[in-house]
Amino acid sequence: MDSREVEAGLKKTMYDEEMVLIRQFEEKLIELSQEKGKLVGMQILANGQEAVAVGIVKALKPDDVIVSNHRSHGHLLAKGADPKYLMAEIMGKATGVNKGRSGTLHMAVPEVNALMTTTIVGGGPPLAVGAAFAQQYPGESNITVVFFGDGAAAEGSVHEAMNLAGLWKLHVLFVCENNCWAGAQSLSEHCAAGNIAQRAVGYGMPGELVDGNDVAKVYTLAKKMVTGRRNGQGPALIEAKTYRMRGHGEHDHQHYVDKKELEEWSRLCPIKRLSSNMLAEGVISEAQLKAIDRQVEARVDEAAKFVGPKVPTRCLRRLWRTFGLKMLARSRLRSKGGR
Ligand SMILES: Cc1ncc(C[n+]2csc(CCOP(=O)(O)OP(=O)(O)O)c2C)c(N)n1
Ligand SMILES: [Mg+2]
Repeated sequence: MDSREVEAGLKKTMYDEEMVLIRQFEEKLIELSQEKGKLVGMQILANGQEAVAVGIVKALKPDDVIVSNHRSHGHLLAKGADPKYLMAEIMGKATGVNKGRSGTLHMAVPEVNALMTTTIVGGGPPLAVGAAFAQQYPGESNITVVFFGDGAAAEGSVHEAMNLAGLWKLHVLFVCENNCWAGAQSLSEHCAAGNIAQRAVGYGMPGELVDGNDVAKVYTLAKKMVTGRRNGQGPALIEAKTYRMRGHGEHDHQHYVDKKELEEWSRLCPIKRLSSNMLAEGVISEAQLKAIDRQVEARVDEAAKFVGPKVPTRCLRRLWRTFGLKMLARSRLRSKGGR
């Protein structure tokens, strides 16, 4: 299938139910983190990278598993996580998907088969290999997709995971979301070859590069790669080239980023590209686009209202009781010479 053949209805769903939702959900987080005491801690957002999450996940079935990293909100929303419970988790509330014990960085949403997210860079791929083995051993046809960054691609754990998946012909789709940055290090500072997809050949699997800001292209390649894995063709690697439009986290003001480069990538915004494409094809009108914006805004506002305004002191107290006191007791024991 050519990416131009992606059906109009599907494009519209990817736009309103997913890409705009992810963008607005994260914009709400920015707003909340700027209001004193509302949202504390680190916020790692995927602004500009929405097409990767949506294009890949749209090619999956509900029973397929995803494993994500620290930049996970888009992956989880695309897989079907409820924005209310996700936002509650990010804000450390007991109503969150993990009862407020994870916060933004280590969430899992088992109901939608989002097995885990991790901020240990390169920590996801080895676990995805384990998940794929668990699916394949009893003969299931479900697959596992793991998202990781260009920085993670330089970690030993990622090479080991890809090698093992290649050796055991596991149904894993490795998705390297190459956003050109790993913290404040640019791709040219941490990647010898400048291309990650071509590494696949060393692990006996196919690897392809795709324009990660074009959701139709991402979806088309994902569909092909997912079908291959489901049919028992072993693992595969997709490198989706995109750009991190904000700092690494909301504390990072990108003083090291070339503003011209940022401007060039902002012209390639995946949401603007899809809406212009749909307008040009007559799939949607300006008025419908505005209506979608308003509907999504209402949904995100509803999530924020559900979460409520207070800093979660009760939850912090519970965390302290669960982990803090134990750690304190252990360190006292050690200082007395115990183990
Ligand atoms: C094992 C490990 N090393 C270093 C870090 C610190 N760290 C957190 S995010 C990050 C950059 C990761 O870059 P990339 O994999 O490209 O993901 P991106 O942030 O661009 O989405 C680093 C170095 C960490 N969390 N874990
Ligand atoms: Mg990166």
